[in-house]
Amino acid sequence: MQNLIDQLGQLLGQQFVLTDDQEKSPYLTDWRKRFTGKALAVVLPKTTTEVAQIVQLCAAANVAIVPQGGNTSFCGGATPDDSGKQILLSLKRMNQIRELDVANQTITLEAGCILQSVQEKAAAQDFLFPLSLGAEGSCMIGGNLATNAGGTNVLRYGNTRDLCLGLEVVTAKGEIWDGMKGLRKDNTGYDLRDLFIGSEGTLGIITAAVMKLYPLPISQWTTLVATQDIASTIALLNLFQKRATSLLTGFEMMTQESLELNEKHFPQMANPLKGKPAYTVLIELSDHESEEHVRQLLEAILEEAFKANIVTDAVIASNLSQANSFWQMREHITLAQAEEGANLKNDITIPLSSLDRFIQETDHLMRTQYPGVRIINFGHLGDGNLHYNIAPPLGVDAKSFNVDHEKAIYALVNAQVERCKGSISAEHGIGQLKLGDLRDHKGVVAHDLMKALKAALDPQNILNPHKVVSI
Ligand code: FAD
Ligand code: 2HG
Ligand code: ZN
Repeated sequence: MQNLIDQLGQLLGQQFVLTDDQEKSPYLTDWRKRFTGKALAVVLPKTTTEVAQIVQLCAAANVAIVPQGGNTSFCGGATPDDSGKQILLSLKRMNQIRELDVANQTITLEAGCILQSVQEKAAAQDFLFPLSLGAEGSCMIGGNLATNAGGTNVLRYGNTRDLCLGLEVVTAKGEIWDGMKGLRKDNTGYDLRDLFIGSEGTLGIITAAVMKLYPLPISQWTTLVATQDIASTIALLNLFQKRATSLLTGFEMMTQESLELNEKHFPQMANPLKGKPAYTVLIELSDHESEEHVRQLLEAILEEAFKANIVTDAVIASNLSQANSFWQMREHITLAQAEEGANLKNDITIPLSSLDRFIQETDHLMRTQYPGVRIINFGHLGDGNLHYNIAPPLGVDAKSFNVDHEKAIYALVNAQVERCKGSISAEHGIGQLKLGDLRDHKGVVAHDLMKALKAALDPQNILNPHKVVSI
């Protein structure tokens, strides 16, 4: 293996091939500290050609590669195994914004661009880059594409997949596929772009992308609304969908238990709504007309909701800083969970028509079988996406609770998801966390097709092996 390390050093420069344990360490544990691996080396290429050459060298030495962006994902996809024989390839030095095309409304980016910097670059030219998520200060566009990230704007603009027009990918053979066309229509056979998006580094290494831009809204209103149960929350969503149509850009749900955890760790995140509502909903409307226009629409919809008895309280943010504090409250739930200790994440989608039943039944089963368990349920309700996370009863050690119950709790939630024809991964992917659940969830035919694709595109199994599917 020393030979490979030497070759990589000659290619990239010794300073971009990390072999020292201390230098490698930040790349080898995930954000949640749920997965830790080992690596022969961490390599930091600067160009697509260098990525291609790394893959060629690794293929010749039969050494597997784990691509990594911001290392913020939740399913262990960016963490190598513990053999110490894999190479971790970080895209972080590939962070150039290659072009912003005003007429075509597109932005061309290298994979290592940090999401927030892309949003800022777009905004500086009066454009919106709509992908938005709590990790935007450190996740990277290549990672967003590789996981097909969701976030808080999906109900208006779609997932990362929907925002992507073109890709540049290094294949498992070390070839460069140039699919960097900024076209909104292109029916020329199989869609390779969509194959690589969401493949979590198992089919190719994304080195650059052409992404869509949108006009920047000029007015935005944010409100927090209290509801008593999930049925009224869905009725509220449907009302907003009907009255606000495409102006509805955010509809996030938080249970009381989630916000209590927030307040425990971040007392400044107190809910401004009265009397600890069962559900707190964050709603955002965005428009290209005057502030007044959206404000009136928002008030009219809320009035209708009060009359229909589907809401019990509401606070409209009076300025940008209050609107930001509402969003902070929502985004801090993940951070509060991290402060509290290890938890079991269930990132699921349920059809809205089955959501009420799912929550009632699953809450009941969970609380009966695991008395005292805390259900940290929140998420992108507008997309039917719940983060139905499970924390141990107060006073119980999280690590031993998870060792004892992780399998059974995932099985319980997955069975409920299947009954409701939902998905066991709405936006976080499969990685290594859900590798073992995929076959049952997708069915044998779909799973076999996935394995066939993996075998066809990466016959040597050197790109992020044993993530998503094993061949
Ligand atoms: P990484 O974690 O580095 O990698 C993720 C996967 O992609 C791995 O399998 C890796 O091998 C692969 N990969 C990375 N880069 C490339 C590349 N260039 N080519 C090929 N494969 C690659 N996710 C959501 O969907 N919605 C949310 O709302 C959301 N909120 C979050 C909030 C917080 C506080 C945190 C910590 C995470 C959140 N996430 C969310 C999860 C995470 O941020 C996303 O999955 C994000 O897209 C991962 O990007 P990354 O650059 O960190 O990827
Ligand atoms: C979010 O929506 C993220 O905030 C994280 O997807 C969810 O902490 C989680 O489980
Ligand atoms: Zn989410």
